[in-house]
Amino acid sequence: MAKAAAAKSSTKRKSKRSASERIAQSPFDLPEIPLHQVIDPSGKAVGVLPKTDRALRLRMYRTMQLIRLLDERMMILQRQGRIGFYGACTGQEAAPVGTVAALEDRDWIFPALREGVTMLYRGFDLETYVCQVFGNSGDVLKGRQMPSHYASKSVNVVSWGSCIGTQIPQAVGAAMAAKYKKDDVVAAAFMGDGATSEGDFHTALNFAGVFQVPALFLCQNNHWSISIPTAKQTASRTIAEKAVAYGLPYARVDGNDVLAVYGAVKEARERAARGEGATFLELLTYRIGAHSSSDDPRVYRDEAEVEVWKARDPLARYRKFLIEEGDLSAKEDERQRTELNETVLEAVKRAEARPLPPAESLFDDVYAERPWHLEAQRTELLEHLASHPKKER
Ligand SMILES: Cc1ncc(C[n+]2csc(CCOP(=O)(O)OP(=O)(O)O)c2C)c(N)n1
Repeated sequence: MAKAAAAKSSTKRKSKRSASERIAQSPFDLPEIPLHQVIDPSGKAVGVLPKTDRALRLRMYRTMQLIRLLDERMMILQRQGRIGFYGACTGQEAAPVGTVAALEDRDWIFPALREGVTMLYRGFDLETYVCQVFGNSGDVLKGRQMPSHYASKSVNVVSWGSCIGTQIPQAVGAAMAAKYKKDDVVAAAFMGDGATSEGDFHTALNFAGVFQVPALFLCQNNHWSISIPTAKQTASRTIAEKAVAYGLPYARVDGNDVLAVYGAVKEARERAARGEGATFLELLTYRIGAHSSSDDPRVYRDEAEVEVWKARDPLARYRKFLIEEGDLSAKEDERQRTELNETVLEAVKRAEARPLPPAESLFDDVYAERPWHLEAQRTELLEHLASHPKKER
């Protein structure tokens, strides 16, 4: 009896010691998560390249170049007071482009602020896309969304609520529906590092893990959530390891390496399509510009850090790789840049010339049948507009 008690107390002591040790060390017990990269910042192939053909490689490059040029132009327009707000993806182009290229066109995309380019990759008309930023009559969203919050059913890209993280459970819901209906489709949710602090993130990942839904989570860790650096956003060493708690497979990918992103997303999509559930990918990247046109990052971050990341530019790196591979010549590249710039200028010119949506369209689409009080307000508005010439309003 005494022996048993002694053994018990020794076990107790032992387990107590090892428990406290474990508690002290627990965040570091996880193995280091390697960074998946196939093209290094100098443009050299350093890993196993995913299977792609030249047409696909060039389509990805062209789309990255297009969004870089469009972002530059739209930021100028905002400074000139011609548009109200803009959110650029400069420096992050490889993440959304590598992702959409690896998805099937029928897959649903739930974007945040910087992934509108996925629509352009799927062939959405550029002029109509720019109309969204003007919120005019050419905008498929009828001027009712914030600028830079693109969406269109025609390309399976869902409208973003602007509240950080809300798109993540929405994507899980869509994935769950696909599973029930046995649709061969996956739902991909983009998010920033900041979104991982939202309750919606945790609810969505838990649900995805438990119900094994065909979803992909793409966290663009661009190192800043407006003025909050990732180091202050989370005490985790990486964002990727958050997936461990939800039983989801995960990887850390160089988000400025378009082929690494493409390969990782392709694999994750295949898993989801096989019925093996969701995957979480942390895509390491950097926001080179401001959070949005309403922000001035010089007040909270060191320019030297920006310079470090400019040297890892996804577009420059991919250009060098393509030239090295013989997919592209410097001359063709220059010609394409000039041509895309003209396309952007022309789309902006045509979009800006479109009239605003009719004012009375305010009352459309709210109810299936317009109630009497909205009917009265609509009549009053029309009378007001008719009796006040445009200049006086
Ligand atoms: C629920 C909620 N809280 C705060 C905001 C204000 N806000 C807009 S963008 C943003 C930062 C988002 O950072 P991150 O998720 O890292 O994405 P990034 O913009 O860097 O791509 C915040 C806090 C918001 N839109 N919604």
